[in-house]
Amino acid sequence: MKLSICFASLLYLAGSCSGLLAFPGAEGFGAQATGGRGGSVYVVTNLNDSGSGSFRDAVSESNRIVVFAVGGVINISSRIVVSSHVTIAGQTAPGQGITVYGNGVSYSGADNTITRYIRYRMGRSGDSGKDTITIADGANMIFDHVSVSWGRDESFSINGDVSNVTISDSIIAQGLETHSCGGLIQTDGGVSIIRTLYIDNKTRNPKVKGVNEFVNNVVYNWGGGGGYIAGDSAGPSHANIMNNVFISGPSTSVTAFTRGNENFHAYVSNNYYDPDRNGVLSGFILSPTTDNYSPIDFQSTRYPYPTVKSLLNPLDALHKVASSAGASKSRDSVDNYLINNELLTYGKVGALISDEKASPINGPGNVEGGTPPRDSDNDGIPDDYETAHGTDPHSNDSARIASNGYATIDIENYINSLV
Ligand SMILES: *[C@@H]1O[C@H](CO)[C@@H](O)[C@H](O)[C@H]1NC(C)=O
Ligand SMILES: *[C@@H]1O[C@H](CO)[C@@H](O)[C@H](O)[C@H]1NC(C)=O
Ligand SMILES: *[C@@H]1O[C@H](CO)[C@@H](O)[C@H](O)[C@H]1NC(C)=O
Ligand SMILES: *[C@@H]1O[C@H](CO)[C@@H](O)[C@H](O)[C@H]1NC(C)=O
Ligand SMILES: CC(=O)N[C@H]1CO[C@H](CO)[C@@H](O)[C@@H]1O
Repeated sequence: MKLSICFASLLYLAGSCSGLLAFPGAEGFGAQATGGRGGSVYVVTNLNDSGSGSFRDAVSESNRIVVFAVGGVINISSRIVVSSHVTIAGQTAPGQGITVYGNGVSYSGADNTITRYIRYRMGRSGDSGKDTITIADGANMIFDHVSVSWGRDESFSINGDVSNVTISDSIIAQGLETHSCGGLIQTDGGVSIIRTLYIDNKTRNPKVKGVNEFVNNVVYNWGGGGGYIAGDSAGPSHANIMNNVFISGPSTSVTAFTRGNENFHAYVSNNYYDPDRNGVLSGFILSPTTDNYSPIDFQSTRYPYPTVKSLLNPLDALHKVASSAGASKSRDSVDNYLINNELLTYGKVGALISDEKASPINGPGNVEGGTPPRDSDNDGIPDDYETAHGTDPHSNDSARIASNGYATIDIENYINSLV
């Protein structure tokens, strides 16, 4: 019935029909974000901070699907503001993909955005007191396979009137000292955090308040400020915390869950904790006691939030995160270091940092630019893909309705085919 209503209405409304996912496999509160569906295709053609063909220009207007004909590091001086109804398809970039480096990105008011396979790395030159990603208001956003690091305030912060957000298969790393925060996740509008790695932040890994589902995540080497901070507030929270992994590292001096109180209502299940920093996985499942979780209000059943199709065992989640979290179509030196040299030492290596340019991180590294596939008609869909799928490589058909009934336009079928 819903499907027929979709087909009967204007094509541009098709994206808002319930049931159509942001991309195949999208999960959680933000799974139905529509992004730039129905809008135009913008091809990013250079690594410039601004101007025609730049990433900043690409996201400056609504109703766009942003694809990349270049790979490499985009140095930004001022913060970038993402508009509503935008899809950022980082997986289309050649080479090792895209790193946006030097300041942060605001998604405040960026309703209905889909962001995939891109690295946002802020750093010491970024605006003081700002986050790598900030969302102060807005609804229906999904961040998938995004690598986020080096926030001067927090790395990924959601705080305000924000609804229906998913962060899936991502890496939230190394909030810079002295604040060194993974991020606040504070809203009553619903946030899902799924198969995501929080690593090397002194505190707020994350700090959760409001409506939240935290499932199959890995938290590694949190600092003295705490791992998962359970509300620490007089405001009510309602959370599911299931099948996550907490591994202490060299910076860790407190237990995995802290600062809860009776206002934090949570269903907790099957969370694994390895506190001994001995280089092997030798942890255990936390039983639901206030010693383990701080004095929260335990629920006997999970809140009926949109959830994952496949709930992994904690150690399977750890392996999945290690192999595919972040912008992993081609990982950069930073994510490779964080995963291979820190996480997979299971407690032996890890550090909080104050300067991303210092050893061993050495900044955003060299990101190979690669060669983009030929796209004769500049419609964002390479010739080879068009030929294989029966569209004309010499005519702009990016906005055509696809025949498979799932994505509304061919460009979405193309970008979804890459990963
Ligand atoms: C291709 O068509 C779309 C939809 O009409 C349009 O937004 C876009 O600008 C066109 N691209 C080129 C390169 O002409
Ligand atoms: C990108 O920046 C380079 C170097 O500043 C400049 O030469 C070029 O014109 C810029 N490209 C565009 C499209 O503005
Ligand atoms: C970005 O800045 C670094 C130095 O911090 C420089 O090596 C690199 O060439 C710059 N990239 C571009 C695309 O300008
Ligand atoms: C959030 O998603 C739910 C379920 O799809 C929907 O009913 C609600 O209107 C959304 N909230 C906003 C602010 O869009
Ligand atoms: C959590 C934490 O310990 N924060 C740390 C984040 O990382 C920097 C670098 O180690 C540390 O200085 C902070 O203490």
